[in-house]
Amino acid sequence: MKLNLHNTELVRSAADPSGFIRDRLPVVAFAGRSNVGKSSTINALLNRKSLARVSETPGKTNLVNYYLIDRKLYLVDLPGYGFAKTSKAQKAEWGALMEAFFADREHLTLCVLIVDARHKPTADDVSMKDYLSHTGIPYFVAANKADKLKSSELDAQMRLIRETLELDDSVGLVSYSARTKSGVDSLRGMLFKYLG
Ligand SMILES: Nc1nc2c(ncn2[C@@H]2O[C@H](COP(=O)(O)OP(=O)(O)O)[C@@H](O)[C@H]2O)c(=O)[nH]1
Ligand SMILES: [Mg+2]
Repeated sequence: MKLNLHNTELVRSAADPSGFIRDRLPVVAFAGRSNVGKSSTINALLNRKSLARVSETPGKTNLVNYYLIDRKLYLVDLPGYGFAKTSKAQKAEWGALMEAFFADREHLTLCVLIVDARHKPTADDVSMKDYLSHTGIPYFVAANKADKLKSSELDAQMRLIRETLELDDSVGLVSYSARTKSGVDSLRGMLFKYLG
């Protein structure tokens, strides 16, 4: 797929399933913990500074943001999980929203599960991965914030992530930094490989 990455816009912020877009264009969703860098990753992929809003105060809103790319596909910034200060009501809302989003399998082409390259994946990360693999949604794992690791530490961290998430050998795992853009080309490459 050839995409003009300059032609991008936020076309919808859905607060509930009635706002989900179902227009047959492929949808690539970015899932991960609050603050892991989902919005930064979308900006890095698109070479944009602040198309997707990067936040210092995570976990406030449950919105599904649709970015239309070259009128050919959507990149979707999902609300994050695992933010400590989230209220019970907000957690329940997140769960219901995500269940509805992922239940709508027909339009969902691919999910990029973003984890923090520095840390062992959390229990929430493992749940997210289990959910994706059980539902059969194509996915791969992207380990962000690799700029915070020494290159000598990276291999061991990637093994830890693969082991903790119990990823099959067939599941892609790529490390990168949305901040320095190091590895973003590999991330983009994997995205296009999965999109076919
Ligand atoms: N060091 C480092 N910080 C990052 C990176 N990507 C994002 N951040 C920071 O992590 C915070 C959360 O980023 P954001 O994209 O809003 O995360 P989101 O909540 O998953 O959408 C912000 O302060 C970003 O500047 C990265 O690759 N390296
Ligand atoms: Mg965000």
